[in-house]
Amino acid sequence: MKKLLLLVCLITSIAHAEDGYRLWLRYDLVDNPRLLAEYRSSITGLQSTASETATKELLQGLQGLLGKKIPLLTTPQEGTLVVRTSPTTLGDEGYIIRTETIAGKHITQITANTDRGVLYGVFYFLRLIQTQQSIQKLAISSSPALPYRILDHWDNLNRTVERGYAGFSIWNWHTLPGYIDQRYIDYARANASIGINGTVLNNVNASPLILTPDYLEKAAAVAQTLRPYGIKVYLSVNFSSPIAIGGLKTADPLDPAVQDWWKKKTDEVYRYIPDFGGFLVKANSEGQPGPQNYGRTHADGANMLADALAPHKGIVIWRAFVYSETHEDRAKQAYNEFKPLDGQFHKNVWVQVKNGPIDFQPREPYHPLFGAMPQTPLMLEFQLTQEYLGFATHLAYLAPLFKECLDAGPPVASTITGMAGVANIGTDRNWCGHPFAQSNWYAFGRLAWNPKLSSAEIADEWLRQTFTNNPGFIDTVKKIMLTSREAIVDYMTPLGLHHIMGYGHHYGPAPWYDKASRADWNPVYFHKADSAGIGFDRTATGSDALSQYPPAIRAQWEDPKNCPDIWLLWFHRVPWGWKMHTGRTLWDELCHRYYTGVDSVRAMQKAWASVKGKVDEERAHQVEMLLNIQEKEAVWWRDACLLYFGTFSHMPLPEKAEQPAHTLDYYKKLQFPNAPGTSR
Ligand code: BDP
Repeated sequence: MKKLLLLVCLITSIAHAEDGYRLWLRYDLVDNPRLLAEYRSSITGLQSTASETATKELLQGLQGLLGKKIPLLTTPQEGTLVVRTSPTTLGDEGYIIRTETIAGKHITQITANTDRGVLYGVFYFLRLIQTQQSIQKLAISSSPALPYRILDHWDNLNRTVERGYAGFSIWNWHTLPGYIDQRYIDYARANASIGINGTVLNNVNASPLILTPDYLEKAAAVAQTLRPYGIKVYLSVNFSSPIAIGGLKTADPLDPAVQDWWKKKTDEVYRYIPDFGGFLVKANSEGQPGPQNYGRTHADGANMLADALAPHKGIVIWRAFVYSETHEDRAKQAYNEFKPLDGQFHKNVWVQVKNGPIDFQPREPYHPLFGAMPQTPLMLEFQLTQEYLGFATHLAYLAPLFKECLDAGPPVASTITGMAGVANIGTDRNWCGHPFAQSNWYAFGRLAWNPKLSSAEIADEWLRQTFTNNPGFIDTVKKIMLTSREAIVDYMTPLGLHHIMGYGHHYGPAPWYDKASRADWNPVYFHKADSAGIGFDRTATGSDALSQYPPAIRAQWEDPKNCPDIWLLWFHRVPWGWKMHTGRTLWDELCHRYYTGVDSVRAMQKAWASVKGKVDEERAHQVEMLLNIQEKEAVWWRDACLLYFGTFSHMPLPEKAEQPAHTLDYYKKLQFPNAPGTSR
């Protein structure tokens, strides 16, 4: 029996090389004979009145996992899986999975109020088997903590992806609406499996063309493909659309002709996509047009769009990522701008706030707007694509970053109505570039459903489904994942340093860069190193950004002696000889962290090498190659940053440590004109 199983496993794995395309929905035969026998006897047939989508997924999943045909039944027998809609108290997305005895027969029931809920239950049930848990006595009920769980694609209509590192946009606008790529369906399955219920198809730096009939027809075809999976389509819109495609002279939100244009345009959008989710807007930020061009506020702009969407029950998601060239600390600007508008937004406006006050850095304190706008529904925006975390080359499991924010302050998770994740998906065969980058897509969905899950739990379930249930593999690789983000913080931006990456493309270190046209686009603006010290004083003696946080948090962070080391240089400017909580001086600690970062990557390489035989060769080799690049880049970061900061500290690198292979001048001269992710 064992031998036969092995053979079947071998054949299945040869049949489809592990190229990562199947994500965490691999549905290969359960390789544990005891459990396989349990599953086979617990599921002898399927009685389903669920949607075709859910039934099909279930059959595909079960037949793969159990290695047998699952008969479709009309009345339950011993071991029948019954799947249907039926009233529950769990809202329109929650589900119940229970083992029950009816007329002496043991059955498993998956029920929910809606098809969508049933589908979520189906995926949960399949996950139990994929992760090899017992399904004999189930009593599960689950519903999402947050109603809005949305992916934001920064995809352009020409298929380039802003900050995308996994190929081109998955949306092939050229062949839409006629051609529905299988990838769209698998994208929908993957999202539904983790509870994602919305997607913004295009870049926040939005082309006005997205609202022309040609593109609406294409977007409608995508919407139709995603609909059976409970996923709504949203679009990013350009605030100047009335001028760009409507022939108007202005886009002033208080101008009746402009209001009328948006109303008619919105009605038209709903004719194409009756369940359209709404508009996402980046306005008056980084050169995008907005209401302030006409002396109006963000509330004026958002409300005008909200009124056009309201009759259709659509929402406006208005981004708070705004900053302009003023003398004000960039970290303070969104709060200054938006906090006074709390209470002025119409009912269907959601304000979307990035996790931190600057911009998706490897580590940022939580954004002070969370908890500060009690009258406005807030969306929390994370970046799944690794713009500032080594692109898709570095192994960075971001659940710890997400959790750090969700659990911080009020806590943040209790102040939000939804989560948006800037997608890391492209046309790469494995979707996200790095085989481990898929875990960030996965973790995002799981946390949006349940922010209480731990990073370790999510890593565990993702690994089991994506690679193997082998305990040795899981233990080792889970550790790699759980240390990976901190490793990056250490070798890129330890102790609260931020935004010291290469200008524009954000690839590699460039803490010396000072040539950008705007002060707050220059790394030197953020670290302020000189011979007296380093760091951004955000206390009352500096920009006072700390005053935007609640008193208890402020009290903890405002005295550099109490401030946790991880935030030190974010909030304080301190001398090089500053005594850290570790007992080291600041300079020594900085060196220690940079060296530790590189060591962590080397430990990750070793750990990965140790599980080689436990994972398919294809992905084993891919990850090995990527870790090699990561190690080189970590060394590059460490050496370039320490050489540069050493010109101010005038202190030496640790004597016995590995010394830089190049001069500072060498690092400064490196150029990357073709770094990915920058074209619009
Ligand atoms: C920054 C990116 C830029 C985005 C911007 C945004 O560098 O490409 O357009 O965020 O969020 O992180 O709008």
